Amino acid sequence: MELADKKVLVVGLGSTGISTALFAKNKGAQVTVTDTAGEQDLQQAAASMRSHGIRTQLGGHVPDVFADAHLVVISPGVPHTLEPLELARKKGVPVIGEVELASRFIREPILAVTGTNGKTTTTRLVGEMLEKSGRSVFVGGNIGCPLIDYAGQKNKVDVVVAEISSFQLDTIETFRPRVAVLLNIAEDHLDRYPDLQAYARSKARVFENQQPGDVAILNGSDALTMEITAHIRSRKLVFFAAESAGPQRREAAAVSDEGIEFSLPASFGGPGGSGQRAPVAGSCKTSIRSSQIGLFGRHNLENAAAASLAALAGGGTWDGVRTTLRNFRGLAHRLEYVTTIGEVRYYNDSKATNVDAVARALQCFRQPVILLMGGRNKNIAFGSLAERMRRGVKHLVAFGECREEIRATFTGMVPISMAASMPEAVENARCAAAPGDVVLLSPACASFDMYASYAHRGEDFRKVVRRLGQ
Ligand code: UMA
Repeated sequence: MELADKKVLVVGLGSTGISTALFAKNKGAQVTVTDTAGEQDLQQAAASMRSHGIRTQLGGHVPDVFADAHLVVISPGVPHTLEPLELARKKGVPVIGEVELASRFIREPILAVTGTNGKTTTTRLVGEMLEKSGRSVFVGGNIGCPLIDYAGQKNKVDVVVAEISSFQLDTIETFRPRVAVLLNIAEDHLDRYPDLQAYARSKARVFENQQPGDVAILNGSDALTMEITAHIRSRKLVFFAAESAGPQRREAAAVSDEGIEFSLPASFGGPGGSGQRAPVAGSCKTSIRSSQIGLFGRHNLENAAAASLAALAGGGTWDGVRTTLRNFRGLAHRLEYVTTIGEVRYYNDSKATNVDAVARALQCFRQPVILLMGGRNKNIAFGSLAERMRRGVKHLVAFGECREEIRATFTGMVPISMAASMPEAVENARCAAAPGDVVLLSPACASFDMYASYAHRGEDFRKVVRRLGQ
């Protein structure tokens, strides 16, 4: 794709927009960045753009600027249905996302991970498995480091591992990952999609440009995932809950509380085998027990299975897979153990911003749980948690913008207290907990009512909890 002397309009001046604008400028384009936020909110980024000779158009989007561009590149947080974008399309101006632009400049194989929950953990696992297998890797995408950064860098690697969100998939055209993982689909982002089917269709686009030699790794126990990918032409490798295993499944990984049973073509090598794609007849059966996996929780076994299949399909070795699974301890804000106070264990699961993620977290504990839930609702109904709430939750602390809605949903099922702030929520939890219990922040909501991000919320929870212990 030729960018030299083209008028490129970048929409959104967050981390994606900054990287995209600099990339296009380095390719010789005449770049303008536009953002709905004003100069006062974007002072530093705007000054930096201008110092690179990039024009800024802040405080709103001007339709004429869109229509006048040769190419519009949008950030993932910008809805691809915005009116000025429609206008540009009508005038024949191509509108793409940053991932699409990046992929047009990346020659190395891309391994993509998407899904509602578990993306970041799985992406990190795959990256580490490949590194431990002796391959050089770039890990980026929705995980925080835009893919365009790799496209612009001089040092190239063997494999690009990318966490990809549905927002990013909404604006792809030719993006073709050689290996793509779809971990699961559950209700999320219904403030941006009209319904779950539309969100699922967006997720399935990760396979859209794959060819028969490419690999799709799918969650066979997730009915919607299997339905939405029934037609894809890539080779399917399936991981699934052993309890739901059908006898017809051959190329797969079965997950149970005991661990993961792999049943793969012999070209994937046996335990300690190379994992290279040599055409070898027969099949390879091997297993990894839960005790050999450092991660905690059943859902993480699914992530581990998906990551192992992806790494092996991407040229990793069984040694690399096993070493990583043994040593990987999980990521901040995802069922992160904080501390124990008065024999009560505190966990920070601030990244659980939808109902399915909370259900997965509750599944991990046999002890009574005091659950902290709340924040900004993404137009998701909480009711599907009712059964788990009755079974596993001893006390519910509802906080944040949608606390009344949470109370209304679970009244009569479980004792509920209300909190206006994080210190109040933690204090309520402390009062409700007895030795042996677990206090779990797993909000089911976005953090933007009270915080800049889920990470900021998780850090605040940690700080307040640690203060309790002093
Ligand atoms: N903006 C506009 N017009 C609009 C909407 C927004 O100009 O109509 C502006 C905002 O004022 C803001 C800028 O766009 O200044 C923000 O752009 P952005 O929301 O795309 O944020 P980035 O900083 O570029 O971060 C994005 C991803 N954010 C989202 O998808 C919301 C980051 O994922 C990602 O790490 C980063 O690109 C690098 O690829 C975050 C995320 O929350 C972690 N992702 C969602 C999730 O995981 O659930 C999808």
